[in-house]
Amino acid sequence: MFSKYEKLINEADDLSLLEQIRVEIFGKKGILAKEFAKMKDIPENERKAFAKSLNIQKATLAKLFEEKKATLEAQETKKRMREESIDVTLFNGRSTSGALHPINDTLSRIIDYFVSMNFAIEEGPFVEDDFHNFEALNLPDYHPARDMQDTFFFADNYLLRTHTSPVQIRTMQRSRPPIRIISPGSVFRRDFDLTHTPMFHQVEGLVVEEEGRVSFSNLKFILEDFLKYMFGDVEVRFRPSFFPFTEPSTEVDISCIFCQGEGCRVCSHTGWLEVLGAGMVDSNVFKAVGYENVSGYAFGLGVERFAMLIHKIPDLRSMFEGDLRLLEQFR
Ligand code: FA5
Repeated sequence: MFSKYEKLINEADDLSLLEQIRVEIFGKKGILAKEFAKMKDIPENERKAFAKSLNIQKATLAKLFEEKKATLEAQETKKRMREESIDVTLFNGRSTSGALHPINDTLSRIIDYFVSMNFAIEEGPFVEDDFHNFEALNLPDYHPARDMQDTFFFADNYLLRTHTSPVQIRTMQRSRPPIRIISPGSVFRRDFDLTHTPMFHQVEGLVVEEEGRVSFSNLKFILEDFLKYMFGDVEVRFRPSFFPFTEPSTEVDISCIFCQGEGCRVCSHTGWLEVLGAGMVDSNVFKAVGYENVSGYAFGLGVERFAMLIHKIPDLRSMFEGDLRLLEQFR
């Protein structure tokens, strides 16, 4: 009696047609509903057999329907995959390759130089304690760097490191001389203007040897050579300065790369650009880590300062905005 519907299901060749057939058979006003409605007119003694036969036929149709539906769905998916497939090898005529961020680019060049000069790379934690960031570096209580204005403090004498110099202390605590390391990494200060941001990057350098084996002239040589590697043919000048953790201390300038030392706005008409702090490690620092009969030098620089000079970027803050128009210039 239902063979007509079996045939319809078998011959359906798309899902919307199959849906129409489903409604015709299984819908509220469908053929099955009509058949079941006849039950009430069937004599009671035949009713059970009638219902049983109807249910068997209903199950047969349902199975047939589900099988057909699965087949058609699989065909449909296959067809869509064929139609919507994308040729990922197709060239769109435009190169969209990325580029190193100027800070990473500058940092890699700095690291390349020092690795070629046999320096190892050391890292330290961003969250430091007062001892490593200040005290062991001979930064007394009254030093302005300890001011709330400059440092992000946590409770219990913890803070965000304000420079990479604590890595000097950690390295000396865990090893013995000779030491020859650089330490690149993020540092944090409460600063925000054209040339200062709250997070920036420094590279620290530290060389420690048996007493008498390292001198200021070694420091002068390596920094001069390094600055010429980074900036080309520049003059390098060492000015006396002060850092609590070095004695003697120096600030290092290069001749202005914008005006070749003539004097311009960038160098405040001095002809010089300050790029580094350095000096011989102060004996109080060696005392704090229990070192005796050693000498050494240390230096520290701001990576963003180097990147701004090399790439002629006027506003440091633009380097942290993630604006693709800035990054696209460095492809
Ligand atoms: C120091 O931090 C010393 N620890 C460096 C040092 C190490 C000297 C070892 C001697 C021996 P200073 O505070 O000057 O020094 O910072 C070093 C460099 O970090 C600066 O020259 C500047 O380029 C950069 N710098 C400082 N503050 C910021 C800032 N807020 N944003 C970007 N760069 C900064």
